[in-house]
Amino acid sequence: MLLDNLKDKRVIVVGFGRSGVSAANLLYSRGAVVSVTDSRGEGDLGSGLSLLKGNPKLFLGGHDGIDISLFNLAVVSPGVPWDSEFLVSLRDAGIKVISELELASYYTDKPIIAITGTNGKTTTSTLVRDMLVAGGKRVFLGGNIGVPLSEYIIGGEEVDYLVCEVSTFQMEGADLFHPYISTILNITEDHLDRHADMDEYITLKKRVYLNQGEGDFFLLNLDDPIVSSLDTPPFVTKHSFSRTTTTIANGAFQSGDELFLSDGGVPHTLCNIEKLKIKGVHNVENVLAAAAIAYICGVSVEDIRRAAVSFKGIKNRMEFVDAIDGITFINDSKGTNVGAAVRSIESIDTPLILIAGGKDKGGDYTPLKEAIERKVKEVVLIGEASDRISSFLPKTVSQTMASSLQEAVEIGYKRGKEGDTVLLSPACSSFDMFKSYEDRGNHFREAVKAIREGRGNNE
Ligand code: UMA
Repeated sequence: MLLDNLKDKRVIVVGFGRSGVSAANLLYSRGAVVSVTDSRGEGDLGSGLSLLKGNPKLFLGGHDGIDISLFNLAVVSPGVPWDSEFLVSLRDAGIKVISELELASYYTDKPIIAITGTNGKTTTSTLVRDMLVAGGKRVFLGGNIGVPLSEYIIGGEEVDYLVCEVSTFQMEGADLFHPYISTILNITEDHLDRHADMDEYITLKKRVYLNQGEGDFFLLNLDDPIVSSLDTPPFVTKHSFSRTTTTIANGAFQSGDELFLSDGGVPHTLCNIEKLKIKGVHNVENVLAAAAIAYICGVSVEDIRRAAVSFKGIKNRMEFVDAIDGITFINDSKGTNVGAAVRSIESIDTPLILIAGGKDKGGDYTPLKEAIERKVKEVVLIGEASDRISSFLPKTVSQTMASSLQEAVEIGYKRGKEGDTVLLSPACSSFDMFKSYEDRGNHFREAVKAIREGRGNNE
């Protein structure tokens, strides 16, 4: 295999974000002759360039005019579309194109726990990390969650497990990626602006387990109609989780308000749902999935319980921001697709004002419309997708267009009454108005803070 020895091999890194910097430095550390290209120019790349080791050749401000015959391999960042002209030309020229995650995975024999799915990846990955740590294991947590796996390879710290949040973008360039434990938490429509259709999206999700075999584990969500019908490889050991089925041989399940781990059909009480700090049925699923994974890794029920009940959630995912005049503000900026927004809306029990919209991903907003009809009293729309979302919404629900997130938050506050919740759960990506969902979450917090300061800090 080409990667057995990268010494003096000419490798081009396509896309110079977090993945590109880490991939370039990993390649350099293995003796490759590295080039880097990005559609952005030097002025837009900020301080990233100063992080590069080994003085690679730079092709910035676009990918045109690069002599691709120079290269033996290309390592691509997840944000670069797989069917982009440049990647197509590399593949047509017979150059192997792989993702940064795939590259990094070649350089470790530590067990990888790969967590994918449309929603809940970040929460579940973080919970798995916390549960493993509670059980005394040493863990690296990375991948789509923000720290590329290449960073771990470069750092070389001793760990017992690599917990990787995995996206479909990363799976586009994956052939040999081989986790010890994998799960697809759920599959609903997402990223249809990038992938051709749902079939392609599902095919990419399946790549997470295709190289698994004897001695490996796949954790199955029995409640998800798409995931539960997937044809997993025959020799992989299957464990499962469910909120609706209690007959689980190995895995985790809910019965009434109690959560259980099942070991060979013997149930062990994990905890009551009331004890969890993170709320909503989707978070129950995340806890069940994480607990089942941690149990496979040999963590005791007591340690799993301790981590589950002390977990406070993650930033930008149903994050409590403030309560002003009895109106609660919740930041769910990571609700970047319809399925995520619907789950978040369903998990709130108070009257609700929803802030939604952003960059449209070309999907169907009907499930959002249905959730809004059931639970939301008023919708404030922002961003490019406003008109399209509006065309789906029932006339019975009051709608307002806002020209900025700050204005949307102000509208939410003015219209809100004591006991209401103002929820940012956009059902869209952020790139029309913000750098990232984190940036959008920061603006939401800032807007709420401005209201708090305008009110005087007298609560
Ligand atoms: N670029 C090109 N050519 C192109 C397109 C883009 O050169 O044709 C360049 C851009 O100018 C930019 C770079 O590629 O400089 C961006 O690469 P990137 O978007 O892959 O950015 P990274 O910083 O490497 O972040 C990626 C993931 N981003 C995406 O998948 C869009 C991050 O996931 C991930 O945390 C990080 O790698 C580390 O693994 C973010 C995300 O939004 C959170 N993920 C999606 C999601 O969760 O829905 C999948």
